[in-house]
Amino acid sequence: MRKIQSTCNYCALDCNLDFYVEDGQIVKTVPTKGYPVNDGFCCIKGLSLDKQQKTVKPNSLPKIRKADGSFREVSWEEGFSHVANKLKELQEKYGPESVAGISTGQLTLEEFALFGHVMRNYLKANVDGNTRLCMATAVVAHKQSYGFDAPGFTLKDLELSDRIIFIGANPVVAHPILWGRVRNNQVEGHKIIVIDPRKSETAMNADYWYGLKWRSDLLLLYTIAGQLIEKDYLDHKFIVEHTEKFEEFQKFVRPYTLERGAEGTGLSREQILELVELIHSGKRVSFWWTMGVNQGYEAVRTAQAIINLALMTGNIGKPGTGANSITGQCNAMGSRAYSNTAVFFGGGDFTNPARRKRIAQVLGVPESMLAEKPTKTYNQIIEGINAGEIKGLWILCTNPRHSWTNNETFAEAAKKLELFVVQDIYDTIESAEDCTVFFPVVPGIKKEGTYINLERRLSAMRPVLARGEHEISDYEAILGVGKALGMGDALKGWETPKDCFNLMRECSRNMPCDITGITWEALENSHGIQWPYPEGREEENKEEQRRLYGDGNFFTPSKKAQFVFEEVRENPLPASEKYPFILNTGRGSVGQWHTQSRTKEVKFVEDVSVKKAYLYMNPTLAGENDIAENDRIRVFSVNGQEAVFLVKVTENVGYRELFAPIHYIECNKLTPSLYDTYSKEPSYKATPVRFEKEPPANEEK
Ligand SMILES: Nc1nc2c(c(=O)[nH]1)N[C@H]1C(S)=C(S)[C@@H](COP(=O)(O)OP(=O)(O)OC[C@H]3O[C@@H](n4cnc5c(=O)[nH]c(N)nc54)[C@H](O)[C@@H]3O)O[C@H]1N2
Ligand SMILES: Nc1nc2c(c(=O)[nH]1)N[C@H]1C(S)=C(S)[C@@H](COP(=O)(O)OP(=O)(O)OC[C@H]3O[C@@H](n4cnc5c(=O)[nH]c(N)nc54)[C@H](O)[C@@H]3O)O[C@H]1N2
Ligand code: SF4
Ligand SMILES: [Mo]
Repeated sequence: MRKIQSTCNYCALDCNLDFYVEDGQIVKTVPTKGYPVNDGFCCIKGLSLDKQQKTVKPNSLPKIRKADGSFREVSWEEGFSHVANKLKELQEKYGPESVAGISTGQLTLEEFALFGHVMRNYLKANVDGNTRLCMATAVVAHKQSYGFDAPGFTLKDLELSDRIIFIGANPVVAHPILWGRVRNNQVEGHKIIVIDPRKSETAMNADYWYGLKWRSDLLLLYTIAGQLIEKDYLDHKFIVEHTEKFEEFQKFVRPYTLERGAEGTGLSREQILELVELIHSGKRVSFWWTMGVNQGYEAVRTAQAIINLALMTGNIGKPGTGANSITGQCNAMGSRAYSNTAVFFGGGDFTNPARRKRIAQVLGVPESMLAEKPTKTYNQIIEGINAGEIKGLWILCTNPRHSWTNNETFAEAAKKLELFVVQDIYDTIESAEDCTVFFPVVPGIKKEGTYINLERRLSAMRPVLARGEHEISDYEAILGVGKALGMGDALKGWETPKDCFNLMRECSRNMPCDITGITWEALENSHGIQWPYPEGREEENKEEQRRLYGDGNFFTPSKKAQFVFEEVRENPLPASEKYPFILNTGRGSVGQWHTQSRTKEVKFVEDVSVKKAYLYMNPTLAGENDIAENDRIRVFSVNGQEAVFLVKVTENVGYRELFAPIHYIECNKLTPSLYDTYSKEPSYKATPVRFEKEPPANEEK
């Protein structure tokens, strides 16, 4: 029996697992003992990775759609040249920006780096990622506040903190292994605090739950800041030595009085004051946020308001502290520094001549080949298709027909495309319905590459199973198209994922995310290595769980963190007489993953999970409308769409709120085309809706 250690490719924890293989089959999966993230423990999704042996069709070939709508199976070579020719043809006919791509945070670092090189550098096309739906807000917030997209925490901080404050985060469901770290916390008198309009599973397990009004976080955070200032609960030394613009911030929050805060958030004055005292009495206060913050119309400023609280109280860079953004997908962190969206692998500015020169030198291409501007954002790509400006789209490892906000706009777009390449492990996903080309690639258990987790830890994905005759990886599929495009020497040095990793290492030299001290081999059977890990400084970084900002230095030119703030805006999509209820959306259960293409891998969950879209409703509201458990309602959204849901009745949502798990396509039929001003992340979590009771479905009569 062979043992192969690899990385789970679901959530951002990147748990490591030991796969035992006999006769070409995984016979046992054991969470890696001693691995600093998950030390011998993991969730049901990781334990189920072996199911891909059965759920992913072996030896599939690419498919090209024929004029009559049916598919023709072709060789990989034909698939590559078909896509390459079509991309070139469209660019010649309609211009370079008439083709686009949408990538993901769930591939290996090498795969999306190569995708960026082919699509953004060589073709000068726009390529965004599904990370726009997820982490874009945190990225912008970090860049503006810290000078670089560098979340500073290490998971150990959850064990060392005496005030663990979750804002718009539900780790009990979404990051169970992270929640396990909270349970390991032995600090005397530590408190778990949850700020979430919904009584989430995490709120149920917390010491304090603040069920504020949806989208009122920014107001609450400014009110808290005002109170901390008024009571002089500040770390003056830290503020003076390590931050800028505090004076202005102090003036700015003055009008955010307790009265105003209480009125706008729906919390009582006493609750807000209690929260202020909890922060002040903590010696090691840590703030953790996820999608309840990132997915809003003023999300960047909300994330920064959390950062401001950590800065003004000196809760950053020290054990058990920080303003910590929890990442979603397994390699979202990798995609942020090394992907098609960045293209300047290792970070940096498109316009910085020294950086351009360096990247061109490492990649061995002329500077003119490098992308010249940031990509069009996801929403601009979809709008571009619907406006007839973009004619070709290549998506990989994401299912936007389901996950994109106001998803009928994607359905409409898909029908307009002359070339629509879908690259996935399953051809049954909703996005594949209208594709013109399908590239079937192998799943994670047959791939190699590098992942970066939420605490900046690189780890190795290594092939657990051998590949069949026609089976290729995402890396090879992208490389195949690159070659067919005639990239020639521009692909020198990109031959294998390991070659690509070495290019990425060089690109990262002297950047905050420097990984020059990490080798491909060192990651194998390892405990993972957090960035930064520069060559020559291995000794000083040998600690296995490291955090950033311990010296109070940030990545801005002055090395000081910035207080960034802006007036609270009026909600552009408030509840109204016509749409009096608010549809909140999020993760439904530990075993369900996003658009559920992979839920079939998690056998127990697939067996028991509800097959039809459902939502949660408060008992009083249900009672008033004569609605019982499992009755159906038709929900009408402010975006003009409607969809039918089963109702589950629970006290855990408020009277005005409905909560729909995202795992059903109906959910995003109703979400609006509303984005954060700076990050362009969709505002997924608060859609005004109304509903009507629906007669029972035929089969249920
Ligand atoms: N099982 C499972 N785990 C997952 C995933 C999955 O699909 N399934 N997906 C992964 C990914 S990519 C991500 S990004 C993460 C997401 O992880 P989380 O962000 O933790 O999960 P969500 O359920 O999207 O949202 C978190 C909470 O935000 C709250 N919220 C909504 N509106 C507001 C508001 O106005 N203010 C505040 N304070 N809170 C609000 C919701 O009620 C919800 O409880 O999960 C990851 N883990
Ligand atoms: N309403 C609402 N909508 C949301 C959210 C929300 O909170 N509320 N959250 C948003 C967030 S945070 C996220 S991250 C997105 C997620 O949205 P998506 O990225 O669209 O969701 P997934 O189901 O994870 O899609 C991943 C796809 O990759 C495929 N796949 C798996 N492994 C491989 C592989 O190795 N190679 C290839 N090529 N394909 C593979 C899977 O079969 C699946 O089709 O959803 C967003 N949508
Ligand atoms: S917690 Fe995340 S990384 Fe760990 S096994 Fe579960 S899904 Fe995989
Ligand atoms: Mo995400």
